[in-house]
Amino acid sequence: MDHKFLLAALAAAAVGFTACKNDSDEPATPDGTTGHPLATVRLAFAFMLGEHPYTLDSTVVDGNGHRVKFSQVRFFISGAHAINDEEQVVGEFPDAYLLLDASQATNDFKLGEMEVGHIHEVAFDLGLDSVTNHSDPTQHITPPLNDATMHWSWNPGMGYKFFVLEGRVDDDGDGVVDSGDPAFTVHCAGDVLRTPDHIHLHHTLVEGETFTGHGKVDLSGILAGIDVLADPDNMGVTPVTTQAMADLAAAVDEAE
Ligand SMILES: [Ca+2]
Repeated sequence: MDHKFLLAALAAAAVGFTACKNDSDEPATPDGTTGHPLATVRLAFAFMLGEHPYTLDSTVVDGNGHRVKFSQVRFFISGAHAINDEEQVVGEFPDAYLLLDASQATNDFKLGEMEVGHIHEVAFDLGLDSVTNHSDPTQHITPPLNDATMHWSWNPGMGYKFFVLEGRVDDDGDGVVDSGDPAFTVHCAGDVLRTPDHIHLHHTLVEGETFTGHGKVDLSGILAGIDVLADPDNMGVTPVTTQAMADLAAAVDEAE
């Protein structure tokens, strides 16, 4: 992935160089920008359970058939960049940190501005880059990186939690998940768990547009390969949290 990204970045740099050469006679605008037409890009995600909207009242099934209800489903997206049909990076949004949260009615985020053109896909990471991951949440003044509940306060060397799943699992087999059933925790944290992903958008930006690309997070298989009743406490880098990140990557997709 890093190698592919490097090639894409080099390709984008080459395009930028060509564009600069072609545009060398253009006067600079008063604010010092290039004067290239810009558009705004947003990403909006819907939490789903198959074809139906997911809410925290929904019941899902873990990898061993246990019925589960989540009390929390939250994860970070960062490092977003737009890629055109030629696999060139045509927009980068390094300051956009998205904290998706299934408890929220909407998960609609501004990525930022980019030059108009075609977006084949937006690529990003599930999780955070190492520098950001090991920054101090108290030093961030704006959401979401100032969210202490997404940080390992008692083990700060681990940094942020990339992906949080908490809830209860039906252990008495009555098919109902309630307060009598045991709690479980899956906290994915650790640099190695950062996971590349992307959604296809197939959209051509026009000047001044605010375009919202639509993605989904389908929780049907979010516990595939995981038995939360047998293994209810997972934090950091474990086989379960590693599997959970892979399940999350499979869950995040473009909306249909
Ligand atoms: Ca039960």
